[in-house]
Amino acid sequence: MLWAARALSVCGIAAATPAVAMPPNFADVAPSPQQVRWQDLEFGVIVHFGTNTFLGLEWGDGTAKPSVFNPDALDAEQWVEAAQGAGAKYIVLVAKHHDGFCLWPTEESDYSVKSSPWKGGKGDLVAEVAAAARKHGMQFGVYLSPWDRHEPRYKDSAAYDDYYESQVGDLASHYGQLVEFWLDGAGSGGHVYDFPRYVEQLRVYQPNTLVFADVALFDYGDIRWVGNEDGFIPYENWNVIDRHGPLRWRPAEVDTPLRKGHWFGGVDDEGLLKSVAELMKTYEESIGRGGQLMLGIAPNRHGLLPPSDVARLREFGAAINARYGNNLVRGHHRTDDDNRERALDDNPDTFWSAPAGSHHANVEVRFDRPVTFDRAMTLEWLEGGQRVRQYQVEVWAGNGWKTIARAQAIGHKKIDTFEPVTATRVRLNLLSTTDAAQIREFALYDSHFNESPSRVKAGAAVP
Ligand code: FUL
Repeated sequence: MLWAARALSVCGIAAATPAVAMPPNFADVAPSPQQVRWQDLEFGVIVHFGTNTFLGLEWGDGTAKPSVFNPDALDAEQWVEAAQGAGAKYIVLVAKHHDGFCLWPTEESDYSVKSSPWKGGKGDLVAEVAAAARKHGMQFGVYLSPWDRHEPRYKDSAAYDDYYESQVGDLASHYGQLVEFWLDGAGSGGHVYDFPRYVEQLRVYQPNTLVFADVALFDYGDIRWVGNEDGFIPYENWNVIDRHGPLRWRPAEVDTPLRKGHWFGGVDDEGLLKSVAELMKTYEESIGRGGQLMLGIAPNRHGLLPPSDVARLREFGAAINARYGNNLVRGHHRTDDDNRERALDDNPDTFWSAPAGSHHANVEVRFDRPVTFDRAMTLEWLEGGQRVRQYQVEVWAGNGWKTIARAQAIGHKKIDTFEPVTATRVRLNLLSTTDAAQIREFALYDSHFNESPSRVKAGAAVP
């Protein structure tokens, strides 16, 4: 990278100023087309299933016998359909967890499904899940644990690099397009991996996949870990954050399991299932804070998601639709400002652009009669970067605007929650933007829309 150069003047002779390239600023960094598409997916599931499931473990130590892996009713389509019930758009399979047991018949090791009784050793679970996903219109991705507690070559970094690289090649070249590739740093303290080599190998076959990387592997990631597994983003969420290396767009992914504290399904305890209220909180504090939700689901020893989990996923999907299926702005009084209307048309494929070069702007919604709401949802068009730096949601109080929510980052999707308020005029006031704001949608919701018929539903009543 070239840093700002000074014009040189030696003995009165001015030297030519060399070409100058400034280091990029946060505001200059925009997402790749792949990142934009991925962020639009919003919600995926990650499936943990392996010898741990049969032994009731979370972190197997690599000594489990392949003979324990013997699901008698495995149905990958059931997993996919259950995930879709919640509204998930893609499914990531843990192809190898830290115990080293591989769910596809890798030629690099015998520690895989081919040494198990499942399907007489002829099964390939990665292929089954990939096929089920595609059949039902879901995208597919894989997780391949670098930490491997079984493989003897793990002790020798160079030999293990060959092993892992070849597994990356296997997964990247045999199962179609991968939406995401999980690089998990867990358990790897002290081990030296050749990550650049792995990623190069991945890119040979998968130029469009997004690499998930946790904090320690930040350099290699197109997506970053949010920093906890509790299902929430605890900070203003910017897609560009400053760490070592050049600034890059790295959206946050929020991974959290459906059953509290359990990624694997070996413990049969329905009491661990998160409630719909807990899942809705997660939804609003992950997707609703501009991040991606990656919900962990875990088949049982039969190779099926338990009916309770399937039902909970369906209830979660229904709760999202109930709360966010009735955009009250749909019934607003339309103006003839076609540009602004693009933020109010309930269509995320169109967007309102504030005047070129502007650093603040607002868009107002007017209703023909009072509307009650307790949620505002705003989506930024991110192709040009994350431009909004500070904003307020305001209602007209008769003699001035009253602020009901105030924050900094919007990003892909921002949900603001507040006490119910009734108003005829509402506005999104963008107080500070790095460049002309681009807003895909500004929407208002009443979380009790379906429960409380006494509320005024002008938004719904006005065609
Ligand atoms: C973590 C792992 O250690 C957990 O077992 C789980 O796979 C989770 C998704 O990632 O780092």
